[in-house]
Amino acid sequence: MPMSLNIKEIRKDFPILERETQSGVRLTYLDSTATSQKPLQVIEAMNDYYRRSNANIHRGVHTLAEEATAMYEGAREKIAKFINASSPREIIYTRNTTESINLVAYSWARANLKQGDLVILTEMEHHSNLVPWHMLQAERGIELDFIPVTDDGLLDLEVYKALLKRTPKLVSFTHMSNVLGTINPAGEIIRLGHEVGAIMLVDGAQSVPHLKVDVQALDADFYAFSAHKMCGPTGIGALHGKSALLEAMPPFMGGGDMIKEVKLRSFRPNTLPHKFEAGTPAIAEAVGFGVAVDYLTKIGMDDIAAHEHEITSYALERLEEIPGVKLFGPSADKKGGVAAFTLEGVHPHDVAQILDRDGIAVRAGHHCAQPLHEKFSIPATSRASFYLYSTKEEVDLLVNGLYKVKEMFG
Ligand code: 7TS
Repeated sequence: MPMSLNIKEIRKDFPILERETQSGVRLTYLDSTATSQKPLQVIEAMNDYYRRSNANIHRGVHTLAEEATAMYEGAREKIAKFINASSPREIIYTRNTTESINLVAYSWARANLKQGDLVILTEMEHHSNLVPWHMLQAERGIELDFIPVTDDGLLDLEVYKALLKRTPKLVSFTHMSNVLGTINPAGEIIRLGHEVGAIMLVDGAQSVPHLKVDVQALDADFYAFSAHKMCGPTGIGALHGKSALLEAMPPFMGGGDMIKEVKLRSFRPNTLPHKFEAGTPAIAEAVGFGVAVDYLTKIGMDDIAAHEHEITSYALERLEEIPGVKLFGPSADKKGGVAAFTLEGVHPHDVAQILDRDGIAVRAGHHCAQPLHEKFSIPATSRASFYLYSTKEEVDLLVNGLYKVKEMFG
């Protein structure tokens, strides 16, 4: 049974939550789906790294170079453990989820897909899991098809099963939607895809920060995520891949560190994971990523998920009470901490701008999921999102703010 979190104590770790956005107006941060705030532990670890240990990695024998290398590789071990990868060799550092997906598209897909091969995506994908495949379609003539989203914001698995009869080479889908909040049944989707021999890529940008993810239990072939959405810094993310697949893949970018040997006219690539990490990487960010993982582990992913569930259920309940509010996505038991909505007669950008006057940070727009908004015949939504530091009081402030917006717009 998860314990409830001590939110008061947790909030002390996030100094930004104390700031005012203008005189006398304290921040109510409801935009963690875009990026999470960072705890002092992460901020200080990165600061300490630059103050004490900064050096380039993997290529020096001096003390600082060895220390920096140990910190960079130590973080990789923590990240591997956090998602239960079978080895740190299966964790490739990237810049973010977007780059992780592009790594698969450029390396694995360009080596393995030919004209006419089918790639299945879903209608709820973020642009970062659509555009790389559009680009490959234009270059290679691969075919794309999509698992539809039902009116209540779930993937239509019956249509998915029918699509699988066309034996796709790759299925790539989001574990959790950044708009609807839907937590997709990733294990089942992967199992069904594997039955027809598809390679399974999961966009974990929203799941790894909020749920306990076990890549071995899920049996995903590739799993992509970003540090900045899980209390870590911007500029670093990861791709988990099964080592047999990663071993067989050509390098994505060429340069220093990704090679074993270079001659004037040839090179031999390095072993995993370095084969995919060309050039000086984001070292301080890796250190911060590792500490973010420590931080989340210490609090406990089950407790974080339970807290978010409580806040989300409360938020949906309160938002539903407001006349003119239309919520998108499934009920609280099927979703993570995201509430996307429209308010009748008011443009989502106006909603966000007026809320901002009271320090309430929500996002407005298509949230990089334009096709999903088209599906629901709307150009944009306002979106409030929650994390381990979010409170019911903040939900109340949002609701009061929305009543104010309604008043202003008559
Ligand atoms: N996939 C999903 C499901 C996402 O929510 C995001 C970012 C990405 C991929 C891309 O992550 P990145 O770290 O490479 O940028 N989502 C959002 C959002 O909802 N608002 O801003 C960024």
